[in-house]
Amino acid sequence: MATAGSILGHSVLRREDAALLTGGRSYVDDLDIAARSVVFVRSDVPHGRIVGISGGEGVFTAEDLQLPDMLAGPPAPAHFGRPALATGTVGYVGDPVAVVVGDTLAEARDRAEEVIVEIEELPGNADPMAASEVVFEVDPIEDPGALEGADVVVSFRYLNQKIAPAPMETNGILAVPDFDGAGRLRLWVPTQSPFSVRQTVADCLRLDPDRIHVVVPATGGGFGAKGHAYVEQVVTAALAVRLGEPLLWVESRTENMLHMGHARGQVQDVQIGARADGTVVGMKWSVTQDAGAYPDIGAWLTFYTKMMASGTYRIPRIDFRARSVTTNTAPTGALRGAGRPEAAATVERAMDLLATELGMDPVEVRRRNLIKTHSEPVVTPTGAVYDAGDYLAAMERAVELVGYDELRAAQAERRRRGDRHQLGIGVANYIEVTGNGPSSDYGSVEIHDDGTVTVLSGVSSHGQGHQTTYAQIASEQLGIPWGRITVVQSDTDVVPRGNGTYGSRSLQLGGSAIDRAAAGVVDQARQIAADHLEANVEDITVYHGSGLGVAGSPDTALPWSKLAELSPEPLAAECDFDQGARTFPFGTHVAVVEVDTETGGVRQLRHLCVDDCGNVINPLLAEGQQHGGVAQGIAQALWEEMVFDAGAGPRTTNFGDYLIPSAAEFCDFETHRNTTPTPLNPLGAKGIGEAGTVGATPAVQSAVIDALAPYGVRHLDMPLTPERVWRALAGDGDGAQRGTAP
Ligand code: MCN
Repeated sequence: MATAGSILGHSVLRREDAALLTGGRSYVDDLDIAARSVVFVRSDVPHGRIVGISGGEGVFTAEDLQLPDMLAGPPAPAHFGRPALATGTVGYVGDPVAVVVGDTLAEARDRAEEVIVEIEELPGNADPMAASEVVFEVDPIEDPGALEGADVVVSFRYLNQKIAPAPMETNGILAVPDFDGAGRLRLWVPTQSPFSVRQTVADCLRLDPDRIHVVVPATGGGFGAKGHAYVEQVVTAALAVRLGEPLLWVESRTENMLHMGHARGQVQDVQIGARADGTVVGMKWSVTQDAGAYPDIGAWLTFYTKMMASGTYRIPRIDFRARSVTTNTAPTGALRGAGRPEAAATVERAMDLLATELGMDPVEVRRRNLIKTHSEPVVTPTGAVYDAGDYLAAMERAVELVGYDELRAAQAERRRRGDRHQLGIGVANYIEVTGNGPSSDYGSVEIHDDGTVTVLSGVSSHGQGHQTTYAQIASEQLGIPWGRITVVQSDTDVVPRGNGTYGSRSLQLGGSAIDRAAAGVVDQARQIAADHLEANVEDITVYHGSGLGVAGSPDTALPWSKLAELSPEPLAAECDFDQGARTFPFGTHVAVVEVDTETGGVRQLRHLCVDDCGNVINPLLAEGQQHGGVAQGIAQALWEEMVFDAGAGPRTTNFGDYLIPSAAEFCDFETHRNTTPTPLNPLGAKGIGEAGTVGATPAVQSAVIDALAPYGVRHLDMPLTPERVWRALAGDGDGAQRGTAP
């Protein structure tokens, strides 16, 4: 991929930041378009029957709007979905029941307060293990003898708690009917998937998608949760059409915490069997996924948990079943990692518990079981096809860089002295799957008469920096300076099609599409140059910064503006790059923590990772993704949890209750990368956007439990708050499974 003098692999500064920092790009709430405000009236009970809705002005209910159910869309099964506004019953606190319109946000809020929703309460349940309605089961892998030949079997229950996506910008939409005077509906939506929003709104409003124009304004993070249309967006669009006027909906932080798809929420009963020397013979998984009140994409994500259930290890046999059940909480959605952190956390816990059981070092147990280095695909017992990997290299580099042996010695010393502050070391290997969703995406490249370039892309950046990397990719192929290349995405009128940004798919699919389209343009231009210069087309080469000319004669180079002028057709090409398969980035995270044995407080001293996402186009951006993912991963291990009371009443509904960390809470992150290119795309790139949430969480959880080992603590559920750690030290914690394995 990268050649000498290549712009690929360089830390080019993000070109999108200047506009974001100086207000040059607007978020949906700041768009300069006059609109009345929409506010939703929501259920304040977890479960109940709607008896009546009365009061208020400008109120619309499900009966008034008559919208069809909103379906979750592929890959979710066809029966997944929910009503746009509650009909008959409410399923969770925050479930939208009615909608009101006001001239201002304040007026709409006041009107919403005046609406009386009479609800006959029914028992609410937030515990998936007490739920009875099963909405989805992945195809099981049935291998009752999966643990045959084991000398030891370790059994445990793993709770992967529910967390909130909590993007900095909450959700919203600005809907303007007849924006263009031709009766088309324009929607500004902070979303990861403009084409999918357009399709859902079209389906629900029974409109031709061509009658809808979706534009994504600046978007303050999505983290997987803004991957599809929300009911409020559909209802706002429908109301705007019905009233024939622009309408704006922007939710409050509390609404966002209540309603935006919560994630994880798995209870796993797991067994791992191994021989006395630590060689794993098999694993058994029984997973219960909390789907929330209506089945959405989160109810399906056990598909990925199953796929990744053997991690980076040679686990020959796996027995796996998973059922998704409804509870009276917000519908479970996707959040950074989506189904894969749930697998990695458990596989790594299993390795640690095995090490404890066998009295072996946790790194040594891993070393004995890692899949050997491969450049050809490896098929796992769950049917995953790992593209290319060197898992041992990542782990050995990480333990070497962190100084594992010295850390163990320091830990032993503190234990011997009986220090108040005990050291814990956690090592976690991870592998995840990227390039998810449809295996293709769109890109095009067009050269203008002045030699500038427009690149179109079907994916939709909401913080990842595609403007920067995609310009690098086009520049590399065309030899045109990066600054002369404009990248356009997130606009359904300008870009013909696309599948959006999620599943860390954008570089490998969207980037490769641009790479191939640019290569197509170069081929066209070479023919034109050859004809003009009366040379052999094979002899025409790209001269970076000056154009195309005969190899070995740089002064023959024709500038791109000249090539565009000579070309009878526009110099342009498009590509729907189809990778045909997914890629599997991997790596090793090491966490070092200090636990205060008197207070239960945890302080992370170090977090080191060696991530391998193949070739990297922009190391600065990749490192930013490593940092962001690690921060979210640590946050799940130590602080974040959506808490519900026994009747499913939510207790964490704002940033006072829900412990989202700031940069001040973290130690410095030591990020490193190995490079095992994938053979599946021309860039050799795998995704990096979610790696941190997959690798960091188990490393931190493991480190805290490791610090508590001398106190007989074998396992402790997340989040590892001071109270939970303190209770475990006191010997009475929930989630503190003590003693030897059954
Ligand atoms: N990159 C690179 N070399 C690689 C891989 C990636 O230089 N081998 C660069 C890419 O060009 C891109 C960035 O790193 O600028 C991330 O690329 P990729 O891994 O392809 O992920 P996506 O662009 O598809 O982003 C999606 C991913 C997901 S699924 C979530 S969730 C997530 C994440 O990205 N949400 C984010 N990172 C986020 N970052 C921000 N700021 N906000 C979010 O909501």
